Amino acid sequence: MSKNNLYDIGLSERFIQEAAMYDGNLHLARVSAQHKDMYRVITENGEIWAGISGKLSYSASGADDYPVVGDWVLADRTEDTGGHAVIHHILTRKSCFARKAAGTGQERQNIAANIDTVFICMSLNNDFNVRRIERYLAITWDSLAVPVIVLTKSDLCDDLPARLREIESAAMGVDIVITTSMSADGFTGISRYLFKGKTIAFIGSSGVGKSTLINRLMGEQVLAVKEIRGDDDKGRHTTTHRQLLVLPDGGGVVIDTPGMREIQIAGADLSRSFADIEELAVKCRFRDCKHEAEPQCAVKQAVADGTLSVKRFENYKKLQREMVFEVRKSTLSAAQAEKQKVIDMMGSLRVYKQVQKNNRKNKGNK
Ligand SMILES: Nc1nc2c(ncn2[C@@H]2O[C@H](COP(=O)(O)OP(=O)(O)OP(=O)(O)O)[C@@H](O)[C@H]2O)c(=O)[nH]1
Ligand SMILES: [Mg+2]
Ligand SMILES: [Zn+2]
Repeated sequence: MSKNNLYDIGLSERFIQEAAMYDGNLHLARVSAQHKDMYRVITENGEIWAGISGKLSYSASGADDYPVVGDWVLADRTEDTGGHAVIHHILTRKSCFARKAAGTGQERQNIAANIDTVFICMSLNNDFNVRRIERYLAITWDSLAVPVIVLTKSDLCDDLPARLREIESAAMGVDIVITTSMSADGFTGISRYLFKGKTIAFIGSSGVGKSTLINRLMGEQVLAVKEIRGDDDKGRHTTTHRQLLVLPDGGGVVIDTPGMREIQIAGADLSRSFADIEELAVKCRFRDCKHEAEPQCAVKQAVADGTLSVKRFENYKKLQREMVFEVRKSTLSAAQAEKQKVIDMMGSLRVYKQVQKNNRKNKGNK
């Protein structure tokens, strides 16, 4: 009998249908952690080690072609008796939260895949920064998951209404949940997002209390949290690995991530996170208004009136500049994507021919 119900941890028909296109001897598994070149995957029979196949590794041209925590993959076994499993295929992601990899300036770093909700965690004391929320929102909308703003450490905040006003003006229409780990019912607000089969990723700066919240949801201390309570000491990261955990009693799945010092854009959806500015821009005299020195600019007018905050407008421009750079980059990789398509097509052609051959053989045997 199988130990894990894969539907409880996020499996859906779309993945099953896609899996059916491949070799029927392979098994569905979900990636729960990554350690250098090895992965932990949850199969119907347990959590086991897995590596990737030579073919997968050979044809990989970028970060998107490697498994990431949250991925559904096809592996050659469900138990690691007789060596670790081998991952042969990564199924198409329904969502993926990504940032630009720190340092390199170029590569995209995928943080978590197939997530339904992103908890953008921010503490109500030192870490509080509305501009950063805007940045996280733009990235989350682009990931195709739904953002929820989770404010932590409400016990350390003396002007909650003011903080909330600030956030509401930057995150229109996005749910906001206030939490504290200092009281027993301080995290109940997040429980209404937890459902069987749903996946939530916890994202945010180091020290804001992501792992503390997850431990509460797990009902036990499964994750290490920073020893000294209180300050958002950004110098030290307590969580060092992304990790997918299955909540007790069919409560769904959560992904813990290490705190990020700065989050650079690998892709962002500004039209959603800055809908107010895009709406104003429709009223600018020029269609291609850059909202700089053009006459009759509705956006500049709103800034002058004070209906649009200068800081929000500046952050919008800043993120837009980062985006321009990103778009240029992604056109470069379009050629690579085209090449991959041809390779994929040839692969499926081979499979198709093989199936036809087998069919003929079977007919002949009858
Ligand atoms: N006062 C107060 N302290 C909290 C609260 N939640 C967490 N903390 C403390 O904040 C510190 C950091 O918590 P962690 O859960 O390790 O933070 P994290 O976001 O997982 O940090 P990284 O793993 O480094 O990304 C710990 O000492 C917690 O005890 C809270 O609601 N109030
Ligand atoms: Mg942590
Ligand atoms: Zn304008």
